[in-house]
Formats: sequence, C-alpha cells, structure tokens
Amino acid sequence: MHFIKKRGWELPESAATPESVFVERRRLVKALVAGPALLAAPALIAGCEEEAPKGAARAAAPKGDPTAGLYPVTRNLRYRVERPLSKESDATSYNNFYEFGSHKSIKSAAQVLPIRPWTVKIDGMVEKPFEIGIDDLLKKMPLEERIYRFRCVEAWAMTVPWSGFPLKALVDLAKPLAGAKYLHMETFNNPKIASGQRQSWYPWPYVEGLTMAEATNELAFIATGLYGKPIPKQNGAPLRLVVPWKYGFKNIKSLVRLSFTDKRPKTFWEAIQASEYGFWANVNPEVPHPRWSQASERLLGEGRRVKTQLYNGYGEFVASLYKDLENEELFK
Ligand SMILES: Nc1nc2c(c(=O)[nH]1)N[C@H]1C(S)=C(S)[C@@H](COP(=O)(O)O)O[C@H]1N2
Ligand SMILES: [Mo]
Repeated sequence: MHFIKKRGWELPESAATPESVFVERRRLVKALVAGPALLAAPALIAGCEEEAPKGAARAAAPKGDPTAGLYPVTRNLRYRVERPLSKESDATSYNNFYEFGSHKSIKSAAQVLPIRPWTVKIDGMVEKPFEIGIDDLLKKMPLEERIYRFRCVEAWAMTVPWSGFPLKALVDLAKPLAGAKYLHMETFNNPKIASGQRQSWYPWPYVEGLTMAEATNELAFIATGLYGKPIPKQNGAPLRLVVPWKYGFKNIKSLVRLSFTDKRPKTFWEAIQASEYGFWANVNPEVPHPRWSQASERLLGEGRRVKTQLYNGYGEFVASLYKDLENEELFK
C-alpha cells in the first residue's frame, strides 16, 4: 500500500481539517462556561465517560439514512482505552479506502457510494445460504458502542467509538457447518461508481479473512455506526469489520458477502504484496514492516507518537488464539 502513495506520516500535520480547529474552540468555550476545573482537564479519556455524547455536541447525522434514529447506542464499558478519543473530524477525514483512490482524502470521493438498498449475502459452508437487507439485519443484531484502539500498518493510530454488534452474533445467525474453518469477507465491486475499481491492476473486490476462532472472539465487531451516528461512507458504510488487535487493513469496509469455507482466503493485500502483508496481520511492535519500524505510532490529529503494544494492547483477549501457531507468520 506504500509503493504507490505517500505514507501517512509523511503528510504534514497542517493537513488537519479546519473542523478540528472548530472543535477545539468549542471545547474551550464550554470550558469557560463550566469553570476552571474543565479547562484544566485534558481531552476525554476514552472509556471513562459513562454515556455516549449528547446530541447537541455531535455533528448532524447524514440526511436520509433510515438508521439515524438507532444511535447513539449504549456504550459497553468492558472495553476501556487509556488514551484520549480521536476527534471525530480526524477519524472521518483521514481514511484508507482504495476503491475511491490511493490518497487519504476519501471523504468527498466516497459520497457517491449508494448505501440503500444494501444486501449482504451469507453463503458457503452454512446450513442454508441467505441474503439479508442491512435494515433487517440491524433489527436482529444487539447494538452497542465500543471504544477501541485502531492501528494502521502505516503507523498512524486512532481511538474511536464504534457502534455495531459482535461479529459472533452474525456468525450465529449464519449457522456455519462444523467443517467451516474460515470466514471470507468481501467488499462491493462497482467500478461504475468507485473510480479506484477502474484501475485494473488491483485484485478487486477487496477481500479479507479470519479463522472461525478469530471471528467468534468477543473483540471481533461489525461497525454500523461511529461517534453515535450511522457510520460515514468513507469509514465503510453501511457495515465494516473491526478487529482492533490486527493492522488496519484487516478491517474490511462496506461488506456485501460473508462466506464460510475450509480454505484460507487469499486477502487483497496478500495478493498485491505477500512479502509485506499476510493473512494474520497481528500488531507487534517488535516485528518491523520490511520498510519501516512498527515500534511506535502517530496519534491522528495529535502528531504525538506513542509506543505500539503487542496485539495493539488486546493480548488478554486474543493471545490464546495464537499459542499453537508458532510456525505461522502471525505479525505481518
Ligand atoms: N474495502 C476496503 N476496506 C478497507 C480498506 C480499503 O482500501 N478498502 N483500507 C483498509 C485500511 S489500510 C485501513 S487503515 C482502514 C482504514 O479505516 P478508516 O478509514 O475507517 O480509518 O480500512 C481498511 N479497510
Ligand atoms: Mo491501513
């Protein structure tokens, strides 16, 4: 992903959006009204807030999204992160979404993606294949909010509140057969609207995969919302995978198909550059990318660098998944 574009950290911090200036100023104004205690407080510590931010403090939900009324949903406080939340304007304006280009300014380009109607196909090794519309799916799934760390392989990172449901709930709905070993996931393929998909040297559609043990791990999440609203198109509307212990490229966006299989999927980035990007892609600060260190990460919108953690800080939840896999390349 780097031989064809500028790396994330080479972008100047001045690339931050004007909204971030606005949000900062608004925080200052609120602090002045509330008194000195708030002024002294640093940005919110993610996970320590008891509820989702109130409507007035949030930007308006996109017009015409039939699920706008579903959010915000209750935050699950089991998943806590001891660093400030990224600003919404940073998380929604600095994106990777190669279907719409190999740059980071995906926000406007992605608005052409039609997200209704949107159907997800469930097939492969399941009791009975089926298709389900996104709005019917949302009615069946237990929605909650989770704050997770997110770490791109390019060494930038963010901390964001996703809304959605555990991937396990969708696996249970799909009823995979006992022989299923992997979950294969696929993004839409529509070169008419997605300019990146007219570039034929990429192996479209974008595909990703997880083992069944990973897919049913409690951390694996399907995001349908972000910052208490429907998830923006540039972040992978109307549903995208979130696996916070793995590098960002595993977090496949705008899913249209989930297939259960007994064969390990060849993923999009593995097909492009297998020497740099593999199936497992677990975060490990001690295993450098062939072309750069993974020891630290730049926090989006802050410029500050912090140390990267093994499994992105989620070892207590996922390390046991890998204990018998020493012969695998778990960290690329
Ligand atoms: N379909 C699809 N999913 C994708 C990508 C992509 O190009 N296409 N990029 C991946 C990469 S490299 C990253 S870092 C994250 C970025 O997610 P964000 O833009 O919501 O931060 O999406 C991942 N999912
Ligand atoms: Mo990434």
